[in-house]
Amino acid sequence: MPLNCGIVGLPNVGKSTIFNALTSAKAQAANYPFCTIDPNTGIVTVPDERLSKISALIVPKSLVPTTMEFIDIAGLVEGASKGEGLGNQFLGHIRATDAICHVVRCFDDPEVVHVAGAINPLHDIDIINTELLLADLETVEKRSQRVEKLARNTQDAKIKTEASAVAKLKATLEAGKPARAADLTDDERTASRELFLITAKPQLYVANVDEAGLANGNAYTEAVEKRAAEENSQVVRICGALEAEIAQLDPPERTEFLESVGLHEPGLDRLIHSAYRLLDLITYFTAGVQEVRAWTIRRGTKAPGAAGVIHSDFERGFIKADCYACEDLFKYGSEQAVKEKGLLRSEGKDYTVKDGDILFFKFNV
Ligand SMILES: Nc1nc2c(ncn2[C@@H]2O[C@H](COP(=O)(O)OP(=O)(O)OP(=O)(O)O)[C@@H](O)[C@H]2O)c(=O)[nH]1
Ligand SMILES: [Mg+2]
Repeated sequence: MPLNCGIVGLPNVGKSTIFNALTSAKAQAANYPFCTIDPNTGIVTVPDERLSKISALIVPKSLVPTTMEFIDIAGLVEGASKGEGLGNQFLGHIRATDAICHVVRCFDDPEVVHVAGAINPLHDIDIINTELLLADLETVEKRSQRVEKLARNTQDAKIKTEASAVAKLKATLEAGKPARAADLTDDERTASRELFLITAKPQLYVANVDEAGLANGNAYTEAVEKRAAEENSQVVRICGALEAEIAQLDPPERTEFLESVGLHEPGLDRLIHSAYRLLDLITYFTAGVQEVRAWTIRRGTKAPGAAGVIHSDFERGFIKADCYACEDLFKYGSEQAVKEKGLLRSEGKDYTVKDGDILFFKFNV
């Protein structure tokens, strides 16, 4: 279940620059080979300092970070929902993602052409969001004709639920609001998943700024941040050109370079973490002398589901999980000490795994 984040935006705003920086950055953990699935899909390690802190206390033979996927999508132009440019193909790629990073150009540079002539982030955002919304409206209209007819002639609760979901979504989209803003019941939300609506996906904005705008933003980012606040979305400020340079450096040089430009961590790390949160993902660890490893699950996953990320046998034959918080390990210095404090618990099938848990699964198949 590798979840992914699609990088979306107008042409020439810096999507590929950011994607390339993300996927070419030398991995922090030396033994994790960076891998590319195809030129537009990249697997990125999720930076997590807890992993090295655990490894300092439980010295393992190997250390494996967790990963997530980014997809570089070609620029979307006005009219894409009507098939302009490579419209339908682009929209298809976006539909297949789990979340959207919407890159907005927030830098001046006469050398870099802007498709609409002038730099105007809010206008750019509107173009993209409108195209995505129109594409969804078309999907919903098609579905609504069919499902309304079906719902009239049936007692089937499922079809009735879908019909009410579709009606609500249609009204929301017609009002110019994204599908994620629709007020759906849990059942309606489940029914609407099959529509694969683009505007139902979680979205964050990436404000691509120049170096001068990095620390405190600029007039463009202020506008984007204001808009994002109204929509309840996040904004990650990043300088694509600078990130591309940072990505080429070895880790020790990188730290030095970051300090010289007044940054604590690469903007890419912030972007990865934001995308991870956007997807509602959390990390748990397995820790032994062979391997210390980070694993990704959706927030709310129960212990057997978390075990299933490692191997389906672990889920099928799940008996229990020994569990403690990595923060307790950092506090008391060793697993033995954590145990003596009574902080190592045995958890069953109903346990909801928390971010930062260290787990040992007992299973039987
Ligand atoms: N000055 C400046 N130029 C940038 C920055 N990020 C990207 N660029 C330049 O903008 C141009 C377009 O960048 P790309 O990353 O190819 O843009 P894109 O969004 O992938 O474009 P399409 O794939 O055509 O939709 C390139 O010439 C980049 O060098 C930045 O932060 N500052
Ligand atoms: Mg590109």
